Amino acid sequence: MLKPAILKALNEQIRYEAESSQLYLSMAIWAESQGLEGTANFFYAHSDEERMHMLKFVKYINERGGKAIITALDKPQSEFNNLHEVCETLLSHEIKVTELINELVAICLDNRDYNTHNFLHWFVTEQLEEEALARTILDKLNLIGEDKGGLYLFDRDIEKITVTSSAQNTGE
Ligand code: OFO
Repeated sequence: MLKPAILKALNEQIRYEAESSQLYLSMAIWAESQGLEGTANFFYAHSDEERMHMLKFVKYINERGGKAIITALDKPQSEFNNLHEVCETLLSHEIKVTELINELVAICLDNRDYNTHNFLHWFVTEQLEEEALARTILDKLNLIGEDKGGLYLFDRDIEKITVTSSAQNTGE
């Protein structure tokens, strides 16, 4: 059985994951409206991933005898000045989620809930990868600057950008 403090924190994380999914869906829609098809596909896929994260929390809570709660969500940002702003928002959002996951880990340790701590391990690793991916995307955009040809190639290739390619690019 989950302790009340853990149940509360896990249910809050359901909301954050759902809000991440909505934010990336909103970014996908913005990108599509700008004719950035590859970028839109990237964000549609990313939105689905966040929904999958939300479901992982839902199922974990229910499996442990708790009851997952679905709440109202904040409206996501829907207007952006440019692709740069979208990708900066992506990175700052992922950094925020990493902090939330770390906070959840700390609550588990305080409550000696080692099963939930174990469950969260996957998310700790996932956040590292997602932050690295967002940084890579932003680095590439910074390299391109205002170059329209570069933006065309970026949009064509964004779905192929992976954490592995980011490590190769930075020589890590
Ligand atoms: Fe849910 O993985 Fe990032 O935010």
